[in-house]
Amino acid sequence: MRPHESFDDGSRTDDALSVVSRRDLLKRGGSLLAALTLLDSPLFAEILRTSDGENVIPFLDQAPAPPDAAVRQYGELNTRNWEQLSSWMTPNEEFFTVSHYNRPVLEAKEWRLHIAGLVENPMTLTLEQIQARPRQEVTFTLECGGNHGFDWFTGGIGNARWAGTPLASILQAAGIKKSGIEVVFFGSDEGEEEVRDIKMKQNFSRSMSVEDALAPANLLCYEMNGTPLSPLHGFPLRLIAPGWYGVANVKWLKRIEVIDKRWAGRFMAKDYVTIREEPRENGQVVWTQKVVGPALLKSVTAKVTVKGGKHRIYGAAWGRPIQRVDVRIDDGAWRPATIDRGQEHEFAWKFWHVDWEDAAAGEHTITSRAIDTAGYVQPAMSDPVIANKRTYWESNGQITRRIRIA
Ligand SMILES: Nc1nc2c(c(=O)[nH]1)N[C@H]1C(S)=C(S)[C@@H](COP(=O)(O)O)O[C@H]1N2
Ligand SMILES: [Mo]
Repeated sequence: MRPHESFDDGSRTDDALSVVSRRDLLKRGGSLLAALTLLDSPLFAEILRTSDGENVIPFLDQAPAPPDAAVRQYGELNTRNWEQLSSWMTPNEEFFTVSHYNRPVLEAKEWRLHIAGLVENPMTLTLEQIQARPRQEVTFTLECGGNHGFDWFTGGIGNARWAGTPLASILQAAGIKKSGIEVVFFGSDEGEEEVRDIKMKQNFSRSMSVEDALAPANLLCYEMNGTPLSPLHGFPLRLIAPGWYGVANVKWLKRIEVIDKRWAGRFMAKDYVTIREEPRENGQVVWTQKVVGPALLKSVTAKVTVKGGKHRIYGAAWGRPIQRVDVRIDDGAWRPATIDRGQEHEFAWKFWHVDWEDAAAGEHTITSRAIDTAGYVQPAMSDPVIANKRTYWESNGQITRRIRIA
């Protein structure tokens, strides 16, 4: 069985139907895209915006649009193919969005953030009070833990400049008690959950260890690429946890609670868990079930272009500090990619390219692999860490694309 065969359809979440047409948004987004590209990354503008006379060669394996059930459950999640990647910063209007319950539209005036549980000084904060605290920004590539888990879901990733106030200083002001071991983040969205025969309305929630929560890059975030968070992305406040999969970045925050046990809500213990069937010594088999958390090392081939008979392969790599990216054509040797300059952000993806000098006519496969600064190599699909997986999350195996050269 392949790791991403079963799709849990959206029967729980019939209320999550409000899907915004991305095409409508895009019409308005074109000029913003241009502005962002110019402002943030002149180097990438040159590298990425397919130049005059440079044509994208379509992949042969481009997956179809997502099934209706998936769109209903998660919203606009796969409307961008990698071939359409045009800028290093993802314009807000092109940023994918995933929501498991409803999508609350909150009023800033009435909204409050409660910090409670095992803290010395419980707090209730308004948006203004949060915005009056020190401002911090981070450029962070946020990827859904399910991205590439299905062949039609490959656009669950985007890169943005997030602004907010450091979570750590607020937690320190609240004063975490010695007995506190986890920090739980609650969204304002809610849905029905069932355990055995007990049905209950629950808010979206995720937890982190106290140590992870205090990481200096974590933000209580109110801005995305210089504009207030949109309702779909968590207005008025979300957690931004650089280096973590999307699911940890709780939107529409309403409550932060410090507790003395391990949290076991749906998105820690039931959904977004990686289950593997792992062989052990003496023929024993162990089923492991681990929560999806920190981002994993990953790369993709984004597009192949031809200009004046010359072929170029473009791609991206992220998840861990990137040392190198290699590309393999068919069953050939791995060739090093050139990592584009000017993208020295710890938590952001890196764009790379390879000039494909010997592109012969006919059908080819292109595979990429990222290598992190510790020398760890993005696993092949046949690596047990991928091959033994029985759930679709954390699909960071090497991706192979197919293409035909004329
Ligand atoms: N409150 C809340 N936060 C949430 C979610 C959610 O359903 N509810 N989905 C999570 C998941 S699974 C992902 S991938 C990201 C997506 O963030 P985006 O919609 O801003 O792209 O939000 C995360 N935060
Ligand atoms: Mo996600």
